[in-house]
Amino acid sequence: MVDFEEIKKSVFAGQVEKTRNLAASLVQSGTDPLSVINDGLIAGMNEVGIKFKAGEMFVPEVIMSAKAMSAGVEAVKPFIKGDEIQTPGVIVIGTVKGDLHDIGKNLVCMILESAGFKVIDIGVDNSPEQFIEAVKEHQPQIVGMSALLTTTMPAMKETIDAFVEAGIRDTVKIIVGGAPVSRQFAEEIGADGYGEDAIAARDLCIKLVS
Ligand code: B1M
Repeated sequence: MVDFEEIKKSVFAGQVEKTRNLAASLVQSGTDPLSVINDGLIAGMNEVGIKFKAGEMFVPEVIMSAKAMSAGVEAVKPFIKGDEIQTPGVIVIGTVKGDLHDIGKNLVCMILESAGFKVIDIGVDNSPEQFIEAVKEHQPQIVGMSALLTTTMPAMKETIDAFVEAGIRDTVKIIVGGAPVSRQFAEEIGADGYGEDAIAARDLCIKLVS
């Protein structure tokens, strides 16, 4: 008999197949699928968040845990009635013009997806116009911009200014992140929030849509 402790541990340990099998076995034995997600998979990922923030877990481990959690969610999804799956929101995310660093952005995408967000990843090197197009097409609640170079940080402000110019600034919350970005910088350029890392970005997005 599997229990939530076991599934939490397997997410924490980044065991993809084990998590998938445990999740499937729990729902097949009659456990409420949403409990499996909330009390098992998300609870396991929350432990990861705590350790990651404390510097006791590192990026490759976080990626494996996120993959394990996604595998568990996939196994459980067929057992959930359509209207029970609650997407907290839609987020359009990409790196800004001139910036090709996408490892951190990809990690943020994965963690947001594992928290149930619908993530529209527009990739790297996005001009303000490309962000605006994506907002018009996907109607997200949140736009996320990532930058790893001090030379591309100004593109974040240029993008926000372009949103104002296009009359869409008030339709979305804007969050920024990336190694050289700071909370102070985010405030200065008029963003709605700053995510220090992928887990902080997830927590921020949940706060912004709730
Ligand atoms: Co580049 N690079 N790089 N690089 N590179 C840095 C960033 C650099 C600090 C290295 C150094 O000099 N010490 C330096 C920048 C210096 C500066 O601006 N102050 C630098 C440079 C100079 C360059 C080039 C200009 C080098 C050259 O060609 N002369 C060039 C520029 C290319 C371009 O973008 N136009 C370049 C190229 C590259 C590679 C292509 C070789 C490769 C990128 C591969 C890829 O991403 N697909 C690369 C890499 C790998 C790095 C380092 C080594 C690692 C970056 C990384 O992936 N970190 C980096 C040095 C370093 O950081 N130690 C460096 C791991 C990742 C998980 O962390 O991205 O910070 P990070 O993401 C975190 C948080 O920041 C946050 O969450 C993530 C997870 O916790 N986060 C967000 C990120 N985005 C977020 C968005 C959010 C919220 C949180 O909301 C939307």
